Amino acid sequence: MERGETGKPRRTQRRRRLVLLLVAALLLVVIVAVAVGVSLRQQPHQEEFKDTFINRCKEFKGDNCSGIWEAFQQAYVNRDPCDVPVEAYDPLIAAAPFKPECNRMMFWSKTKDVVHDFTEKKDCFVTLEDTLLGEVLDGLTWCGKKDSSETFTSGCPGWSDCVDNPVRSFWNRVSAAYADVACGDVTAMLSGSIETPFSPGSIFRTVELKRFDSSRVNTLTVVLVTQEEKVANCTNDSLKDLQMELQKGIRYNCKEVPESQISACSSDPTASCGSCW
Ligand code: DVN
Repeated sequence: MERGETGKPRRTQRRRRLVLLLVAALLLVVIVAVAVGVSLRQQPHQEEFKDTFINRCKEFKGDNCSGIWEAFQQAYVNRDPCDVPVEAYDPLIAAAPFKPECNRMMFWSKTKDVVHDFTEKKDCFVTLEDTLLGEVLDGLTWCGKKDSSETFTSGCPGWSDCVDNPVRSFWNRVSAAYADVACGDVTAMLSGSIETPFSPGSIFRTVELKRFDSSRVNTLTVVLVTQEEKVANCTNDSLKDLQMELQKGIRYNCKEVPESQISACSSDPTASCGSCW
């Protein structure tokens, strides 16, 4: 029997070397698997976000969803998340322009839940969040960062952390585009439960109202949603400011409507649109 330098049979040495090689290879596989697992776990859910975007777009019967995705992500990818101005979303508006829904367009402020409960149950009005872009992005958070082609859904700046953040600039830009196509009799659902229903820092006040054009918009009806405890009514000072800021030539009216009446009307399939207030 042939012996190696350790005095052990060569076959035994070869077997030991083979075992060592196998263990090393196994170790290498485990290390690579762990490394991949860790990087996937750190994956900022980019694929998940894109899938949500595309699926919501397709559910909305959007055509060219992948083109709309490209126009969307170019606004913030590979950019400082506090350096995404509203104009960065101009290509997105061009890729998915808003359709004017004359006499059915509803704006809102501080009434997100009641207004969307209403528009979900009654096909009377259309809010921004009932349009393709509004529906696809509603409730989502996203951002990019310098020298990365990824979309992040965590570690992004909050609404008030910086003005030019991807989410806030998106809502400011699409709100402006939606207000630009407002036409016919427009409705705005505001809150009668706060001191200033026409709130100073709100998108409705800073972006949307000023874009209502009297060549397209005939009237603006404020539906002031009230609860048991009425804080504001239609004589509220901030609503006087609204009338001052509303473009001349657009007729204004205001209706105080209990939230319970809106809820009852939206839940009544026989109630016509015009009977809710
Ligand atoms: O007309 C509507 C609609 O078209 C929308 O695009 O803009 C108008 C509503 O915006 P608004 O007038 O600013 O009314 P709100 O209620 O003050 O704010 C609307 C939404 O913007 C909020 O519901 C927030 O969205 P979220 O977090 O509930 O999904 C967001 N928002 C506004 N100010 C914010 C804020 N989110 C966090 N911090 C803030 N300071």
